[in-house]
Amino acid sequence: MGKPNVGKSTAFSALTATPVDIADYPFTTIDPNVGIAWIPTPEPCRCKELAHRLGERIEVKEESREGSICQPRTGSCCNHRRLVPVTLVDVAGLVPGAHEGRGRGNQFLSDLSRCDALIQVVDVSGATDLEGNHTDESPASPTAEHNFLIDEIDLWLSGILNEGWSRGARRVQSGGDRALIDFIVQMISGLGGGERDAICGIQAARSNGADNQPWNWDENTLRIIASEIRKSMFPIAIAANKSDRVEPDFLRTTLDELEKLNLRCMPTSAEAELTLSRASNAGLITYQPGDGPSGFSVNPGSTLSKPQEEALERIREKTSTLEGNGLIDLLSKVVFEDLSMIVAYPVADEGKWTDAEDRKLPDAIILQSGSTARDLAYAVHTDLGDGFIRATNCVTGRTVGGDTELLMSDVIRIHSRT
Ligand SMILES: Nc1nc2c(ncn2[C@@H]2O[C@H](COP(=O)(O)OP(=O)(O)OP(=O)(O)O)[C@@H](O)[C@H]2O)c(=O)[nH]1
Ligand SMILES: [Mg+2]
Repeated sequence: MGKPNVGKSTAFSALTATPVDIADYPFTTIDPNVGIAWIPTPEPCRCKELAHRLGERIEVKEESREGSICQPRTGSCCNHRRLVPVTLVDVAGLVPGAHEGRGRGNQFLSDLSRCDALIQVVDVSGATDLEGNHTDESPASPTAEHNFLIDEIDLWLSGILNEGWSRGARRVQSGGDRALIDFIVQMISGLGGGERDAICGIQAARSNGADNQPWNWDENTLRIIASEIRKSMFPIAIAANKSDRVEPDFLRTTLDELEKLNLRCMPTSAEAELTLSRASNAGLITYQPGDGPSGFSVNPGSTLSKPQEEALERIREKTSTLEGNGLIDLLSKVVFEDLSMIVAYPVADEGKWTDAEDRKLPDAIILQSGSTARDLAYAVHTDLGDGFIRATNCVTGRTVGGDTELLMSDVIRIHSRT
């Protein structure tokens, strides 16, 4: 997400290898684009451990996979770097006044509700204003871009809370905080908000001096609640995009400014990554997800034209000094560090770590942290969840119950009545 014309769709296209409309003017994207990005798991694929367990008995057929022996049904694995799917949504640009319906405001805001985390793309090139139009005189600072964006989300949320607040809060007064929490959850559940978010909101209001008569809480207090609900609902990370267009010193100053926001922030060049993603799909280069845009190598035997060669060299030069490893790195950190998601491998055979068709470690599933063995069963299939009896942790050999929380990289056999 972000203001118009910053490179959201370019980043989306680079990450999902999906062709979408990209153009140098605001509101190119109207309806959201939805696609799958593949990100590497933070730990080596369990096929490394499996190869070790199988020892001599395993023949490595595919040297090109650098030792990986799993057989992913979707995604891939090379050098034990297993790729797992994440759904990305590329939304319309947001402009000031969006909460009142300006631009594609309401559309944008309701698209947010299906997301677990937000990545704001900001333009560090200093060439566009807050509405995404080119300007020499008054470019928006990336910090201003971020502040207006969270203001819009907060205003939109506080608008929702405001509607019928005092009547509703008075109606539930005899039920105390419990009833107040339920009342707030009712208003935010359609946006993906839950009890934890509502509690954070109320706590923030109280620590800012709100009294014991919630029905009298004013707009300012509701704004504080909205802001806290937003923080609790969506971690926000920042892609400092178009980094290729600025000198290193200028970029450093901008990143220092952005760091004061205390958010995860990474310099990116979506345009460079899109070029590399296309070159890689055309078989011209090898480009490992997460290695960063300067980590590509030209495939032996690819016949590059002179302009292609020069373009690739320019990309290497422009991106080699950037901190971090680009968009996939940013996305992985959001998923596995900020959201603390885990990956679990469901299998049917606890000794061979295969499915019913003898495929090794065919699935790697991303789950919320705190997910249990039963949650994994449901993620595989509703029937498997409904018929859940117990599970086996195939790494330790122990039997685990439905409520046992899973850890990163667990290999799990589910015993079910179905
Ligand atoms: N130099 C440079 N240009 C970029 C980069 N990323 C995107 N662009 C260009 O910026 C312009 C806008 O890109 P889009 O991806 O359409 O931007 P958007 O944020 O999706 O825009 P809207 O859908 O209109 O909100 C296009 O001309 C892109 O080629 C980048 O990293 N570097
Ligand atoms: Mg777009």
